[in-house]
Amino acid sequence: MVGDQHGIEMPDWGRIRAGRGRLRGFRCIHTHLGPDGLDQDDVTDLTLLRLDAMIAVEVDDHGLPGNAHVASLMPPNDHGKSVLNWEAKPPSRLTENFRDWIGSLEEELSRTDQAQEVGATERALLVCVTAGRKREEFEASQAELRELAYSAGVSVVDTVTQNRPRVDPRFVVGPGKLQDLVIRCFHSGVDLVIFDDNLTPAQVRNLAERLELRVIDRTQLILDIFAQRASSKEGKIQVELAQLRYVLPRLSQSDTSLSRLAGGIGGRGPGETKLENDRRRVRERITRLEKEIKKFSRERSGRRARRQKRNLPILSIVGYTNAGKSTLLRTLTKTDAHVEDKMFATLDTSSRRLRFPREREVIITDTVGFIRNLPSDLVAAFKATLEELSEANLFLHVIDASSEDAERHIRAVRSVLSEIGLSKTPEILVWNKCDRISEQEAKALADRTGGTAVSAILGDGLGELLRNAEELIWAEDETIHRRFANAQVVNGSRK
Ligand SMILES: Nc1nc2c(ncn2[C@@H]2O[C@H](COP(=O)(O)OP(=O)(O)OP(=O)(O)O)[C@@H](O)[C@H]2O)c(=O)[nH]1
Ligand SMILES: [Mg+2]
Repeated sequence: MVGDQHGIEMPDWGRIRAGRGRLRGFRCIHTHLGPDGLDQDDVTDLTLLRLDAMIAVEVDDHGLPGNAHVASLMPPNDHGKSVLNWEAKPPSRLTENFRDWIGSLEEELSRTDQAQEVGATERALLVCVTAGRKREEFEASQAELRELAYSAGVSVVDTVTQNRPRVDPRFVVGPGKLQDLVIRCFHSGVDLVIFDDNLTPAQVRNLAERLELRVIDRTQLILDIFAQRASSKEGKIQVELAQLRYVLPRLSQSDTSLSRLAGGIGGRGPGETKLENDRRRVRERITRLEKEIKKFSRERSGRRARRQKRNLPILSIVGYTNAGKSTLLRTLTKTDAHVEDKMFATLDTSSRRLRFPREREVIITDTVGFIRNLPSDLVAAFKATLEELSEANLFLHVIDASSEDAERHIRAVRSVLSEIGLSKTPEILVWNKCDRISEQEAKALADRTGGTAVSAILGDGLGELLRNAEELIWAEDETIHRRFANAQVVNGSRK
């Protein structure tokens, strides 16, 4: 390569010797017209391209070589240093056997890598950009992404954040941050990078190419959790449909980006063999799945009709994911329901009978939790599951009262409910996990919002909750229902 005094254009080496814990097998040796040694651009190229070494040889006033400045990468260490600058000396005195030296550096890099592989969980780095959001909202979103990653069984080893008014159209983050990101990925030896934003197909491709790693966004992470959790046939079909709808516009002609895209976590994406880079087949599969879902939908409405004949009122538990919905069902009905401190522990709807005093009985249902910006592909795919909510006479809207983000959670749940056309169903706000906050706080929340404070785990407040529900369900005339529904959302509190 020949450059000028301003720089050298590096060629694109593609994926030559790309991979974790490996160096490129190239040394860049060039001259510098001055005594300053390596500059920032040199160090950047060294790390971005993962060169074996970057070497600058000084040229003195007579055109003769002066000192050689050598820099190479370092294995992860406690000082957080990524580049080793060698002592500058004339080229003739560079007597180390470079081949041996670089060989042992690579060995060390792959050793640290293998040590990280013990324990099967995948390691991820999170990237969050403020993109004009308020600090508080940004932090909540970041914490939520972390929790999603944990729920997906990924261990988060590093987080990179950037404060910028909007995301970069090509790389989400700015050029400087991108460089920092490449270096941090290299050093922490992560398997994948998770972005808090929803990425465009082009952004995913650009980032995956630059980082030489799997890149996924928040939507894909959520889809992945659903894919891991789905156990019923219907659930599995719904998830696969959502995944395919998500992947379809992202299918590119290039094999490498396809395999990275289709990967998901632990390769639980729709899978390369199934897709075979063939949009037509994906479309066909989507049509087939849609048909099956329609069938489920019919079966469900048949079941609903039979249930309605028995004329039992229906109470549906709704709420943000991990708010304690299944726990509430469990405690109220004294039955078993799957409870876990992970997001989206419940995917399928389950119904139980619940007895009220005076031989009154209702059906109470628990279903999938909601989340802020629930991917629209998922909402569409889970139509059959969500349809169950349409027959509810009353929602028990469960909220984690101990979460700082509770208000936003309420808004997110209401927005999904209105998306599926159910904003008119009466609801009781159930402030759960009140054992985690003070009694005064709990009371204030309940009073301010016209809700009920409970602890589903301890069973506190459930008597009052049932009395409130009873009153609303068996109100003598419908007007109360209507009045209640109308009064629903006035600045998030009920008048
Ligand atoms: N401290 C406390 N923890 C609770 C309470 N209710 C539920 N939890 C915990 O919150 C976590 C989530 O509970 P789940 O009942 O699985 O929540 P969910 O709303 O069904 O969650 P998804 O199905 O994942 O959407 C579990 O670890 C529960 O033990 C409560 O009243 N107090
Ligand atoms: Mg649940």
